[in-house]
Amino acid sequence: MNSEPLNPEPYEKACTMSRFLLIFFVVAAVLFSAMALLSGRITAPVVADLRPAVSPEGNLISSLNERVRFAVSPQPVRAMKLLLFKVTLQDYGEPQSIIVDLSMPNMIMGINQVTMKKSSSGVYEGQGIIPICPTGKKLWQARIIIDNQVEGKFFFDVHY
Ligand SMILES: [Cu+2]
Repeated sequence: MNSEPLNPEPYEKACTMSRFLLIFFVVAAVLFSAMALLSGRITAPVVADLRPAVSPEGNLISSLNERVRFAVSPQPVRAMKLLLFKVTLQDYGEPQSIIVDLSMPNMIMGINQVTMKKSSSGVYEGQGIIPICPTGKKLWQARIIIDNQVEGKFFFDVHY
């Protein structure tokens, strides 16, 4: 009988607070799963193609298919330095256009394409510059586009 009447205010506040937290977490969870789904859809096919960057002797980086070979010099490849790209083709005839498309896996770095010029039979060369990635990630990708078709994908490390 002497007990003080319950003050409803703190309870009310706590209740509003937990309701707010609940809504916050639900919204966060929905956003997070949407982002996970979205990025999963975008990155999955690229990730499946990723292979460790290889820089064997000389300047040949790797060969996706025996008919397209790709090399960058000088090695090691450095950002903000003029680079020489070389594409060597076997049994391709005389393509109309060869483009080296430089990008980073799972990252938007802007368009960076080098138009290759024939230097001798089956050998095409071009010069370009790779910018510094703000994230510090080193893995770059060169797609070799021959007559508007991607004919090769090569991965290599760039030193900043
Ligand atoms: Cu980047």
